Amino acid sequence: MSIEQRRVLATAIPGPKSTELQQRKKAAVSAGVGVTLPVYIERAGGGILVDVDGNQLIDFGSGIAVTTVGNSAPRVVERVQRQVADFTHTCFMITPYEEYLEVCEALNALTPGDHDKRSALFNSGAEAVENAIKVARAATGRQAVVAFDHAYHGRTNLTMALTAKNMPYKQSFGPFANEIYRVPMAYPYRWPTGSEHCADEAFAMFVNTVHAQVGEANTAAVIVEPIQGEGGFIVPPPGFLSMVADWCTENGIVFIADEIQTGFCRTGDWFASEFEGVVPDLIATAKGIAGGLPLAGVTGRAELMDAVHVGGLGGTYGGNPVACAAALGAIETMRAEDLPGRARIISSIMLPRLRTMAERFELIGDVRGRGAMLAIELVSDRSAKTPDPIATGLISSACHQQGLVTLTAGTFGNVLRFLPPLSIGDELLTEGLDILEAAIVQHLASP
Ligand code: PLZ
Repeated sequence: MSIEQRRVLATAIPGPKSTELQQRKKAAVSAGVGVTLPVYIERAGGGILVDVDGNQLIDFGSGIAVTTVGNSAPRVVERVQRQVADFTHTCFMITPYEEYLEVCEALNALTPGDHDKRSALFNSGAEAVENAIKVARAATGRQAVVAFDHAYHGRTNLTMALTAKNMPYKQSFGPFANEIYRVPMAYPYRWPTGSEHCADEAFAMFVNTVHAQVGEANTAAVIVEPIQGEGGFIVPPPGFLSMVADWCTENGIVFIADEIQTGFCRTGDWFASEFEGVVPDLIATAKGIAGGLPLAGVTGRAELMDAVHVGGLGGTYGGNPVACAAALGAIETMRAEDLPGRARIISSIMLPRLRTMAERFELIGDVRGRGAMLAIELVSDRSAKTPDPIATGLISSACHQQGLVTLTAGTFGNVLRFLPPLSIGDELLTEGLDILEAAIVQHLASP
């Protein structure tokens, strides 16, 4: 690996060059595009991001769960370089190419279920979700779509309607697409009658709400993230997803798993649905699929995917050859390096440490997640479970100052989430956890 796997603090964070670039950003880039940590990156690999001031930061974010195989992973670089020299674009809908087929074949083979499948490729997660809904509506002849509290599905018009949280995603951007209905999510930590009742009661509420407010026969699809991402790494209790999926099957409703954040080895399986043997009818993928290049897919039952009229799905760039080459390199890396296994090892290093921290600090109300998708939920009062978004922001910033890139999440902004690239070494993981723990200690000691 060409980048030394070592944290380096050469300047304050952000350093002078980054500060200068951030000034240019203000003059050139829409204020609507926010930045979490304004250090400008020059190179990255393994578990390290190198900025323009020579700082080397530990990466616990993977560019929001994208660089699962690591930045500039060798097989991705090699395939992309070859492809970019051969041809960069023809448009698959005009004159196709084999790489698109190879990615679809891989998606059909790797996603849960051994039924006959078809795939289609797009550019972003939101676009994949939109197309999954188009397929479900075309295949069922129904319109309503059911989404959950705390859901995140994107920022386009239809996906804003599916996304639960107002700020910053929806505020002032309406009107939103109609025929979207929301149901409570099985959120064990915050389930009013206790986590042991969460699966059954949440399922009953789901069934009753759809029956009473939507009508089964009007419902085209139910869409859910098997572990909710932006909503706060909410892991539904065992049984909940299977009950929802089975109920969808009984009612002729398409069950869509949004595995955009959870998919491609992140949670310790190729797809998070596999954990309890859920077989989605359609599955939306993006992020980790292509090692950092923009690519997304919808994969699902052949009879659904083929129900759409010819020409009904597409887009100029969907399944761009360079992005497909990157995906083939990323998937090859995941197979060769057993990255689902690596995600489980990362969990075995991080989870015990996070649990020990939760014993030590009242502030940590919950520790959860799976594989290399882990989080802590911060509360100012453990018994009332009062969300503490202020502490969350301060601790995250304190980590940034020490050269650890952390992200926050959650409907209440009180979740610190960890999404390291699976290429990160054990030492950097441990060092990152040390920095986190010190940041919490420092926060609690400050007046
Ligand atoms: N579905 C489950 O996690 C993207 C968004 C960050 P796009 N999550 C990160 C932000 O603030 O924009 C995401 C996701 C799930 C869909 C999406 C959307 O994927 O590639 O960002 O469109």
